[in-house]
Amino acid sequence: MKIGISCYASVGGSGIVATEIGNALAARGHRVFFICAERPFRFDASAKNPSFERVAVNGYPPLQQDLSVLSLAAKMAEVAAREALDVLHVHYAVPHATAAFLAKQILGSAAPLKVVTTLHGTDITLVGADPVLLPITRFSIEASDAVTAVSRSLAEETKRTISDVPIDVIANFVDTARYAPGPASLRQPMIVHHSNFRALKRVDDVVRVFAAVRAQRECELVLIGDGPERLAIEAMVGALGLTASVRFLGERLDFADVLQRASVGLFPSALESFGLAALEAMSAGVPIVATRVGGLPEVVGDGGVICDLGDVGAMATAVMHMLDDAAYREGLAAQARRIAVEVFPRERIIGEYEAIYRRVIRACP
Ligand code: GMT
Repeated sequence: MKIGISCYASVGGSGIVATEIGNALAARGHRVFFICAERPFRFDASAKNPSFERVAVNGYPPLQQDLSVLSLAAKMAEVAAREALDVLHVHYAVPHATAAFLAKQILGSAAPLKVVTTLHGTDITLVGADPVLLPITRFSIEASDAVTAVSRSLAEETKRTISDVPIDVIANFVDTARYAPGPASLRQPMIVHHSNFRALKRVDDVVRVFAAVRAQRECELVLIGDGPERLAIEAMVGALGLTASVRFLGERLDFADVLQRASVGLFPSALESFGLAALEAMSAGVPIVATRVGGLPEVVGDGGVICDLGDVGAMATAVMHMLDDAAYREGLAAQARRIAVEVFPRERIIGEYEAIYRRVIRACP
């Protein structure tokens, strides 16, 4: 098949997942075109397939409006017509499914373009919850030929708050060869957290949990990533006198080596439709302490401990149990790895996307 993919290129789970899907589809013989404003994070620029179609966004000073969605729609139509795309797979309802709808209208019935929309969470729980954007979010979802959500929780939330359209749940996956456990001797009393440091990741709770644990145990906290809360978190770490035991690694393309040394992954998010970061850690054999929100319990399963949002005491107790009891920790770690490999296998998940592409193509008038 010839497949176009549009996603947010910036660091974030949806862009990472879209890139991995594109790579896997190309490896299975499909021709894949990424249609985005920037090369997605983790996109291999040297590869011929998938290839990258940059959306040029020109600024016109007298116009105040941002024309990027219109530029994207025009580029989608151009690539679809030129390459005879079978399917356009867009990640995020707004604005990508909206742009895809416009592209379909530009092409008209002479060149029917099928649109598959994958919902990742922020598009539903934040953007979709904005009453100003709700009608266009609903419209963009309902105008898609197929809709997928990355967890059961997100599918249910979408049905409850936005639209009752049929939604296929297709979970995310990670590269389990890249994120693999190393030798057991590498493990240290280290807690790891990686995210884009948005407020909803509750990195402040990571620090609070660590402070409670560090008061009773020798251990280290490693924070990977960057984002709006980073400076505030650095200040908090300093104010709590924890600077010597907390390391900020910043944004890293590959951090499997860090995960291989960690004993616990801590993800106390306030909102998380899936939790790709938790799955990356699990794949590297790191047991998880996370919150009971969104899709996190579906992902973590028995590869960790789920606590109530904001329950710093319970999270600290769970972390200490894992640090203290090697047999318990190793049991959870083995489950975590098994879940990443067996419950979220890349090839089966790509096969599920291919089946949806074929279904919408077959439904072609
Ligand atoms: O959560 C973020 O900051 C990024 C966001 C995104 O759109 O990239 O992540 C969402 O999609 C990921 C991939 O499906 C999921 O693993 C995240 O849970 C989800 N984030 C939220 O629901 C808040």
